[in-house]
Amino acid sequence: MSINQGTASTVDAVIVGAGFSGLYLLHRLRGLGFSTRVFEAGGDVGGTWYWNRYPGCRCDVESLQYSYSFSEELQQERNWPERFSAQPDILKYANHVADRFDLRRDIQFETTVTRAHFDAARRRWSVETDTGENIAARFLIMATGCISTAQIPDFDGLSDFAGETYHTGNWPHEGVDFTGRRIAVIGTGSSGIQAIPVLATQAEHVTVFQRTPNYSLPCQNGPITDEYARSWKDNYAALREEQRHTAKGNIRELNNESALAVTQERRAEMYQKRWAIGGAGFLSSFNDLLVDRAANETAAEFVRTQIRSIVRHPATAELLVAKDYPIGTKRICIDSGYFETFNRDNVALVDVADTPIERITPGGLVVDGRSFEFDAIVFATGFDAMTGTLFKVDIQGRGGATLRDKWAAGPRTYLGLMTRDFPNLFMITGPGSPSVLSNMMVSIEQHVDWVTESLVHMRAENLELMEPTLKAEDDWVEHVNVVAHKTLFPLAASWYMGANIPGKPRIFMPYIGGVGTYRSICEAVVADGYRGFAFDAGAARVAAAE
Ligand code: N01
Repeated sequence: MSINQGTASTVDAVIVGAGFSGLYLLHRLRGLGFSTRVFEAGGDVGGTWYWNRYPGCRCDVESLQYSYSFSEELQQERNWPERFSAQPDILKYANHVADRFDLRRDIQFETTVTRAHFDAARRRWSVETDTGENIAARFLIMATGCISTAQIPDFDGLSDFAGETYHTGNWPHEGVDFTGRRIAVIGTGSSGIQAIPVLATQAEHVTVFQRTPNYSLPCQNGPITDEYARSWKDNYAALREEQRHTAKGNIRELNNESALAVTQERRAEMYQKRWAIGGAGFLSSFNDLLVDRAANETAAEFVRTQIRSIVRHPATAELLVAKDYPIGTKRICIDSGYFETFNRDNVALVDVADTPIERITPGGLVVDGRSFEFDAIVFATGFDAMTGTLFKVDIQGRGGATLRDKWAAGPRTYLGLMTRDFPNLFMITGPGSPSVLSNMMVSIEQHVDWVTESLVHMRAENLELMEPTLKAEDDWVEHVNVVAHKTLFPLAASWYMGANIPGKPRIFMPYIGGVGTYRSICEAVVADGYRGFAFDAGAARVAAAE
């Protein structure tokens, strides 16, 4: 295979997105001699951390683990101020990486890829942008993130509202001053739960509209001591390797006991300890919390008791307590003073589970015939996750088949990396891979390494096209489904299941088999001669063989 020298309109690879996936991809591909262009809709690097600038936004994976491992110098020189990083610190890090590795010169900002068609005759992807560019690429790599298409429900009267509206996932860069204003927050997922405590300290009054109560665990955030940072930095090589083989891409204390095999006292002690440590490690208190309903209920009930002890008004506490689905099966939330916020005089909670928001009005909104007046509405209503951003691009594969049509009944991938009939189209952390169930940094690095090594393999072997076989794809889709149904996850109406988007198929989209297991599968596929993938050597090679 010939490698392009990077003319204006033809490159080896087009990468869509300049978040942590796109940045690392560009670094790797450039180092390997592939000409590469990155298109990014935002005005700068950072992906999810570029868009999600709402007050209180912070990562729920520890900073020393939520960072790249590919450069020893980078990880040694980085000083993270807090155990769980705030959005501005992570965005600064993304910018630092872009500068340190001189990445910006191959990234075109404020440019959205609108169309990507596979041209079978030329064996290239023909990629178009909203700025009118047309570029041909042998490889098209979607580094578009899993949670990047913000969703505002189609409320009646939405456009009539006379005040300001915001979505947490598309927050103004200059920030918003809510001083003296009455605001509504709609949605109590991770974003709402992080934003509400901060908004409550700024605004005159906050009314929270909650459809489903969420389980949330305290973050117990704080500064990172030099000693703690040293304990990681002195052992980074070994710790990163350990991370890669864990279930979630995170090193945390595990406990191989069943919650049902220990005494009530032991359970209480364990939950109390993990609650005090903070973060999602609470869900690893016992080994069966996400697979056994009775075991799960012990953890859920502990959290309910905590909420009831924090929230002073019993009726409010009861509304905030989740009862209808197992803890952890909707993405667990990590908060800083969320439940305490409902003890403030300027915060009210309105339950919209049985009486949905009827309509938005010029002055506010109506629920169950009752009018509320607001100066601003904050939508913390989530995203069309995992597939929404891919579908926003008109992607057409072999024979003009669209990705949207092919995935009409749910995403179909092999390993979450590729989908049949779309040759040389790769996805980073695509549906069918651990992605959103993992520390994204670990999964991103694993996917980028796997994809770039596949491109090197193709170059070395003079192979032009790569795609999964039908059987490999069918088997993987089935496996992803079977593994998901061994857990409690399908019991919740979550965005993992596509349940937050009207009409979206209810399929558990990420792969829950674990980051380490998944990595081993990907490695075995390669060791087995790329088992399940078909390669096309192209006309030249076929002719040579004759
Ligand atoms: O979105 P969500 P998010 N009327 O979909 C409600 C990651 N993340 O932006 O549950 C009223 O979780 C909806 O109600 P319901 C993380 O992976 C990470 O908060 O569908 N309410 C729900 O309460 C996370 O899971 C971090 O009944 C309506 C909320 O809106 C993912 O991003 C921080 C409604 C949406 O919650 C998405 O989180 C932030 C309606 N018509 C995000 N429609 C961290 O790292 C929707 N809702 C910590």
